[in-house]
Amino acid sequence: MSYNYFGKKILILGMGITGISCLNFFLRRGIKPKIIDESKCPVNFTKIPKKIEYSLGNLKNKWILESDLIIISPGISSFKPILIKARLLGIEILSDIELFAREVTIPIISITGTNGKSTVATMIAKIAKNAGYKVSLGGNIGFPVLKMLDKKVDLYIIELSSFQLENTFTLKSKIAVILNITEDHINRYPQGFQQYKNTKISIYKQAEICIINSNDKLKNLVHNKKKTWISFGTSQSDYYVSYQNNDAILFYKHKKILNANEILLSGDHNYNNVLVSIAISDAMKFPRNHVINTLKNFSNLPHRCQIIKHEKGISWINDSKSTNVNSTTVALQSIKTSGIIRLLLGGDSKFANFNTLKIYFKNLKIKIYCFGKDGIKLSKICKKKSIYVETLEQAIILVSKQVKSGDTVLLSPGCSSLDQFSNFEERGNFFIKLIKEIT
Ligand code: UMA
Repeated sequence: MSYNYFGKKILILGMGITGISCLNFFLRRGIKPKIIDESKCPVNFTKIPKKIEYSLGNLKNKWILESDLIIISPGISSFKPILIKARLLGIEILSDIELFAREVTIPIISITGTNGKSTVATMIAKIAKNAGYKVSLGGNIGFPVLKMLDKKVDLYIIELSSFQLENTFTLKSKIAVILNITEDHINRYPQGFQQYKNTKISIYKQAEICIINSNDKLKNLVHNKKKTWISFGTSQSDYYVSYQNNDAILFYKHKKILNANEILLSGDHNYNNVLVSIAISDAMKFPRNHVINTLKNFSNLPHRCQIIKHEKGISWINDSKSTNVNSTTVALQSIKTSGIIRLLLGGDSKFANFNTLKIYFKNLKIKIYCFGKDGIKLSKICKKKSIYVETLEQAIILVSKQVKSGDTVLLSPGCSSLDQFSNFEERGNFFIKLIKEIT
């Protein structure tokens, strides 16, 4: 079905990369939307053509209530009172993903989850390419989905955040995956964790094949017999990891697929990422040899438990992509060291509950350097082993004075970077630059 947007009063909210891609989508169809940004000087302002009416500094309620259709950027909360009012008045509010979903005629693999999305999406893109597919990879990974429509490909792989799923209604994925659901973005959801969870689960709604993590206890979904459900995670799942003499072995229905020591990635979270990639590949009928070869050569993406330096017995690890408490837990679990773990923790905690880290802080040989907006709050989780400084820079300088051979320095902040950086990449690159200068 081809959608016709002619004659509608269309308003785009946000001038980030999503907003600009939406603007171009409509301009290419001869439609001139209006655009708003709450910042007085948004970075992409110069990309707005002169003929477009815009407004800066606030959401301009009048424009919102006059619209027929609003396209909302993922960084803007759908639960702002003016948007709730607009919805009640029957004004349609859509994500860029919904615009994309309405246009697409080729298969889509959709991947969401609290952690690991970019890693799995990238793995699958590489496997599919090696299997001879023309692939486009986009979404939350940093490439707006509407820009993917320009590419002549035979498979779309999209990484989706809960924010992007919020106003998405007709996405028909060939394969949809939720890698894991743990607490995150609680500041965005007025009804808390269950609302965040329900938003993620909506990815399965119109999907053909659903890949599900048995640990997430979403079993009641499986009763929907119209779909194919494939599970991974626990030993009762279709795909699982089992330990034999300390070796992690990956299985499909009790048949061995791979020994984890044949791949470059390590840690249970990564074995799960690999399992999901194999499950997707099998569902797509990618030849196993291409799958295994690609996985054997796949290494961590930048800013995800990335070893920056190992010098004088000290390991420096950049896990700046850790923006929630669960990813910090996973990073701590993956470190094997006889020395002290020197953890850099801090930023905007998004109202999350960090008490789950208490047990690790209690049992590990660890010193925690807390910084940023919620640094003081975080330093109270384990007062005895923590120290608070204002910035990441101060934390790194302090670590560099205290670190000894055998120690591991881990930037795994567990928080959003937006209080002091533009994004997690800037935070990670800052860490890398500084440790290279200092060491
Ligand atoms: N803005 C407002 N009001 C607000 C918030 C933002 O007006 O309340 C304006 C800002 O001034 C800015 C613009 O909106 O000019 C930014 O829009 P945006 O925050 O939606 O960001 P985009 O540049 O469009 O990037 C978005 C995703 N960002 C967010 O979800 C916050 C990118 O994910 C994604 O790569 C991109 O679309 C393409 O799909 C980033 C992210 O941090 C990496 N995602 C979160 C995560 O992974 O945890 C969900």
